[in-house]
Amino acid sequence: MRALPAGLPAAGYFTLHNASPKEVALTSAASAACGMLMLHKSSEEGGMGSMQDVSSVAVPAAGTVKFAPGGYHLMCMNPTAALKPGAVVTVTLAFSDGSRSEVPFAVKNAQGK
Ligand SMILES: [Cu+2]
Repeated sequence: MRALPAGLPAAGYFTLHNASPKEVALTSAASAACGMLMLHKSSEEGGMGSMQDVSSVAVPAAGTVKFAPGGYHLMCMNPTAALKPGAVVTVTLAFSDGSRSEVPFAVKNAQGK
């Protein structure tokens, strides 16, 4: 999770791996440290960066989807004081098969420290 100063939205990056033989989609994410946590996708059109809300992100059977700068990311819209570099915050990921996963995210600053 990349924290920015002044309460600006923080982006979360990670890799999703689907070990099952069926496609599963990430449908939502939540964290007490974030207020609202959205699924976003960055894109570039005519040299202008922008991002869109996405309702779900499908992970193919036995496949991997990377959430990384320039593509999918979690967007922590209202970071709380808990979201500071050096901290670890818990994010609950919810999937289309009804499963949930609680994942620790290390918080870093814009320099990756
Ligand atoms: Cu975003």
